[in-house]
Amino acid sequence: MPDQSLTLIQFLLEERRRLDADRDLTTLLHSVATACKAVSSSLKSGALADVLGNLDTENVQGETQKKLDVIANDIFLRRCEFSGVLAAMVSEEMDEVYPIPTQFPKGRYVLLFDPLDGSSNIDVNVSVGSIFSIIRLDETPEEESYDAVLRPGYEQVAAGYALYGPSTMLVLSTGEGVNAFTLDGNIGEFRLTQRNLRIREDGSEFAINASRARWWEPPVKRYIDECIAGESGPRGRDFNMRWIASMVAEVHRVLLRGGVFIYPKDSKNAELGGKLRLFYEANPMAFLIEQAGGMATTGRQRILDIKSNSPHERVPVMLGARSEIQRLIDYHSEFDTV
Ligand code: AHM
Ligand code: MG
Repeated sequence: MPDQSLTLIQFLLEERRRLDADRDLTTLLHSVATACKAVSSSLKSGALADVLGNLDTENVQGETQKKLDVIANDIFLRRCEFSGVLAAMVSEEMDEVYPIPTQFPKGRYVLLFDPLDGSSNIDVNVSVGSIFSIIRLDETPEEESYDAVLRPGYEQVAAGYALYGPSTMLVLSTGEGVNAFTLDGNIGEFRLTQRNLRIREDGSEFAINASRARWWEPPVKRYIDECIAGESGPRGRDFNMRWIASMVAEVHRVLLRGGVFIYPKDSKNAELGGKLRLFYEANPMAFLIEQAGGMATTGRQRILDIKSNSPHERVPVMLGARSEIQRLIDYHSEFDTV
């Protein structure tokens, strides 16, 4: 049973002492957690606060912005830019790398985030989340440029997500396993509820948007067909399908119950490179999944090894239990060598 009384800040201070970690990282994680609490609060009022629905604007990816996408993005900027430890921020909702305004002190950290992931779910009151990734640069850059702040995922020093579901949770790794916190509304603090999450190998759930099946590559089709064949197919056991269209909720389920989450590159999205974005969706989730003993790949490359200098780069994502992801990698390599 985890120590129910430990708040997030207590946990972070304890971890900092134990690992002799950087004080600035604790400051930043505390700012991010505060931003997540503020987003959670905005979401709770829903239609009563007139925060649902679309704006007339589009983000850089050509997606119509929801009111709450913009509200959540502003919350992250305002809560984190004054921390004094950031060199820059990168957000799904902003075209360019966001430099820290000149009135604030700057530091060596870069915060990359999707302020409200799965936002198509907001208007139907289904779980959404915020995703964040943290990089530490060798030094505070004079002037932010993509090359300086866009680092491969293996350089992440921390990553996590907030899940706004029936309860609000923060799931976090600083490179020492994955821990889950639940927001205690009575004291307005996240409290540790699950220590050291490990992904089960015997899960039987797969999550993929099956409406895209006709565009899948053969290795993905083979893997899914075999899951669907269940007991009567080569896998010899039955599987269940899940699709929430909210990556945070899907990854949370994978961390707790095993199985896989797949958003592949297919013939329809190939020109874009896939659907999910590398820096603030794939990288932080891959970091968490690996920290919990799982694997994350494009099918042909470990996600955390990908290098890119485009802040909104998209990549195929397959993550979850080791044996299932290894099977997907094997199917890709068999297909590629024929
Ligand atoms: P978003 O950042 O615009 O919300 O898009 C990302 C989301 C993921 O949370 C989810 O896995 C996927 O898009 C759902 O895609 P689809 O609409 O194909 O179901
Ligand atoms: Mg997103």
